[in-house]
Amino acid sequence: MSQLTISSNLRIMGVINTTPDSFSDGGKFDSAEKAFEHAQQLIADGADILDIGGESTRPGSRQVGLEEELDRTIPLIKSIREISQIPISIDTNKPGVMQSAVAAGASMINSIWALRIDDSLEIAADLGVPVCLMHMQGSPETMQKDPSYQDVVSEVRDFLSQRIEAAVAAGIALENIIIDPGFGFGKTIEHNLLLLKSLARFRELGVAVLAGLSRKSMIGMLLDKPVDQRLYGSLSMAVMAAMLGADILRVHDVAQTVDALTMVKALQQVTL
Ligand code: 7PJ
Repeated sequence: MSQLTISSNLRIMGVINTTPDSFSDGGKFDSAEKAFEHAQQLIADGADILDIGGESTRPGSRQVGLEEELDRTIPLIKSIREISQIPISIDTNKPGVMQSAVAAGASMINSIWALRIDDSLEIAADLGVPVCLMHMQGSPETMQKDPSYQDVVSEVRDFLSQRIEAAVAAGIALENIIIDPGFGFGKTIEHNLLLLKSLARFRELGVAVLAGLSRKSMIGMLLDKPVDQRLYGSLSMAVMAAMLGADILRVHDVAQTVDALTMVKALQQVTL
């Protein structure tokens, strides 16, 4: 790493889980209350953006219906808006959820499908908020079965470049576009590592770059550790992504990542 490309506008996006907790018998209210408490904690921990999703997109996950997704996300967005002006990103593929979320106070759309579903591109353009366009090979149900590329970096970069063009053609301003190589979405460990090492090539596309590495199975496989023991691996990945040029880091452990990135920012302050 001879050339560092630390972003002057490095931000932390904290992930809020709204999926009902199967170990709690408190039902819907209980999980909604927990999600709100979690949001308050992440704000106190120093998150710059909150990412709220009502549908799990982990490998092999099932899809949820519109009503269920609205139920999980909209009241939460409204509650957060009552206590904070923090930017809220809505992680969804459904145009209806995008519209309701922005009406409720969300100010960014996170699309793991890079706005390829239904009329989501046009709807997002109409809403006029920043969008995150993520690369994924296949769909969440099947993406980890046999990911394959001739040249993963070029293919992911070309895909994102085309999605930037489509977004601009639909009327989305370049400064409102964020791209994401989609770590773990139809990628082997080697694919993920090649993409991380090539983050600077994504910056060349002229828009902000988001990296989501936190607790991912790549870290689990490299460490042979379950999801609740991936904090230090996740922090290392966050630091490397920041030093390689990511502008936004999507993480679960906000307080710890703030500390780690404070070190990266200190390094950015000095000039040789
Ligand atoms: C990502 C995401 C990611 C963006 C998830 C998980 C899986 N959105 N949503 N980038 N990952 N933009 O957190 O492990 O990497 S859900």
